[in-house]
Amino acid sequence: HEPVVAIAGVTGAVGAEFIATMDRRAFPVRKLKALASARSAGKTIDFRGERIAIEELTENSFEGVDIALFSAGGGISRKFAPAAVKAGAVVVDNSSAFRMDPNVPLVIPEINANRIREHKGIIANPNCSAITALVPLWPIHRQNRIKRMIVSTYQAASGAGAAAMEELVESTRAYLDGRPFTPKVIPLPYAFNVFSHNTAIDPETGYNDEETKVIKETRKIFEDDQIAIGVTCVRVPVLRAHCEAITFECEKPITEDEVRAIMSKAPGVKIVDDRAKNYFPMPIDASGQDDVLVGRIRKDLSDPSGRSISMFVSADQLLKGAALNAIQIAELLPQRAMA
Ligand code: 11C
Repeated sequence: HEPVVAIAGVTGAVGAEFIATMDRRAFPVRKLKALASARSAGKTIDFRGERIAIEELTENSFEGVDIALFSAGGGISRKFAPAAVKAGAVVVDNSSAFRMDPNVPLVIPEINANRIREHKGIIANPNCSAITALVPLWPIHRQNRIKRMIVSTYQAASGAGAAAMEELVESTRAYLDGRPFTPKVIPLPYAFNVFSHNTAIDPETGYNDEETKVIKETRKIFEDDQIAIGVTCVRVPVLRAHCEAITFECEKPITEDEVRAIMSKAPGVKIVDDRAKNYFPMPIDASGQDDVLVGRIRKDLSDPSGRSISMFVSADQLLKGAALNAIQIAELLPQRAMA
């Protein structure tokens, strides 16, 4: 039996990648329900040679649906995911709405696929900056516990959605033409600029939401409340695929060769680490790829104890950071959801 699948947020950047990823991985689908806001209702999308009409997402959208993939923001998930669960669907939610709920598994299949079966209707897909860091860090953490890590992100426009990607292109064009540009999505000049992540800052900690998510979600996914995390999240004028500079300190000494050996066997990781050619992970190479690219693997010279390593990673925010991770979760759902 093939499942009936609904996509809530089908017109978004992640929505499009849900469809492409399901196709590429031959995900079984008996019927696809394409859901979006009233604005998009009546438009169509193409799926496996069929033209499918987009329907307005309402509480009644989920009758007969086995799997509901949500990527339309936290507010929409909070409002409609419970209706999907009530109708008998399993929700794989890409938003941050339910991630820290103790009843909701927060899953990166390479790390904690075993948690999927504990779901009570909703499984949360982690934040893309968290996924990008944790896929390569997990197999290291398992061998030699990471007790502290410092992450600096270089996040692409794709993380702020399709409209932000368009705004980056349009504001760059305007800049090159010498025309003024009034931003609609990102309230700061985006072309040829770098700015602190466009989420609210916690007045007490000074950390923005994206940074706080990386800290909290890492502890939940690693099931390690003690791991110390410092993080700075920044947006760069890149269209797609995030990069992160990561320095981590292990409990016991660790060498770069050991890390390279662990990375060479790590699921979901590809080493790109060519010192002779000065060729390392780049968003242009990560875009469209499933793997997290890992390179610049080297000893952290600021820690003479030999327990710290630095590296630079890049991953497609729309794929492993969002749609691919969600489809991988859906692929592992027990038969109940595939009835
Ligand atoms: C960004 N990571 O690049 C964000 C987008 O918690 O799911 C996704 C936010 C989230 O801006």
